[in-house]
Amino acid sequence: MDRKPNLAVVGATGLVGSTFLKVLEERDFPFESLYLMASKKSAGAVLRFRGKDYIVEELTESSFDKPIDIALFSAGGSASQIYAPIAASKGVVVVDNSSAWRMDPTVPLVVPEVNPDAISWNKGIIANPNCSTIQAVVALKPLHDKYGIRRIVYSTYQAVSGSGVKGIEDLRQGLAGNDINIAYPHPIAGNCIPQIDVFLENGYTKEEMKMILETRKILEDDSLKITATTVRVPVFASHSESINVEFERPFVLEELKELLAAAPGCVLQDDPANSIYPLARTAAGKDEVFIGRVRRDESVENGINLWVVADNIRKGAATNAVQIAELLL
Ligand code: L14
Repeated sequence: MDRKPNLAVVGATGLVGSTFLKVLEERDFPFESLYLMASKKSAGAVLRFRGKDYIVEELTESSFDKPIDIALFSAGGSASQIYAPIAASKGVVVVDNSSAWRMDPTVPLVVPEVNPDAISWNKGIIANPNCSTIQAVVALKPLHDKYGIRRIVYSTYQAVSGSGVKGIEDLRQGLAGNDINIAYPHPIAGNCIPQIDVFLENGYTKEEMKMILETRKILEDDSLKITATTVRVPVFASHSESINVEFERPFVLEELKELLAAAPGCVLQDDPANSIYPLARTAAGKDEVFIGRVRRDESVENGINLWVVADNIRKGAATNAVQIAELLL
């Protein structure tokens, strides 16, 4: 683009939406005009951005009649289902944070450190992957390129911020002794809930199947064997993941660690003797993917275990979407 784009943020008042604004501001994202949109119930709110007040407009079918170039969407799957195609038909490039379009074969699913070239075949919608998938593939991409992944076992420990303000409220109230469960099927304080999103016919949750299918799409390898268990834990921010990987080819552990330390978007925190490894609280508010506990899986020929942590609202959602938008400039 040879000029500054006109930008829209759709779902601007939500947890991810407000983080879009924070990240755009921090990264000094260039734009000519900025439009903030949300559902009827949030319309009229006033949000401050770079010292200027913006009134949140109601999202409607005519919202994209204005000359908007790029729209960052985080307004939920059903709003994306309806409004992303309308925007795209009017020449907008939508970067959509919902799960609505991710597995559509005509929609690229992009993590800038992993498959930036996929944006070239977009037809007006680019999907931002699931938070748990993003941090996993940032860590796995350099390993897949070098050693060839054969099988992955994901086990996740996911923060309540993934459910937005109501998840945070369930944990906050629960810690204060008020055992509510509005966001989840059970109280989250003092619990680990092995259910994120709805159950499917095969006994997996939708979150687990998202991790499996999205990883294959982003790494462009449908033959990858993957299984997953996703769990909600009483943590406010950052998803943690235990990732077990089996490779086609042998590796030298020290070289594999060096590869991770040098990989884009990755920070190696691996000094077990000093109790140094990634932690949810240190990853919160950051944009990198933190990797540690790197060790051989001694039960197979060429396997490792990793502990991978990232801020699910930043790298897992807002930052990744803004990075995609930067590729469009
Ligand atoms: O697919 O931690 O984008 O609750 C984002 C939040 C999946 C669940 C998605 C969470 C959702 C996730």
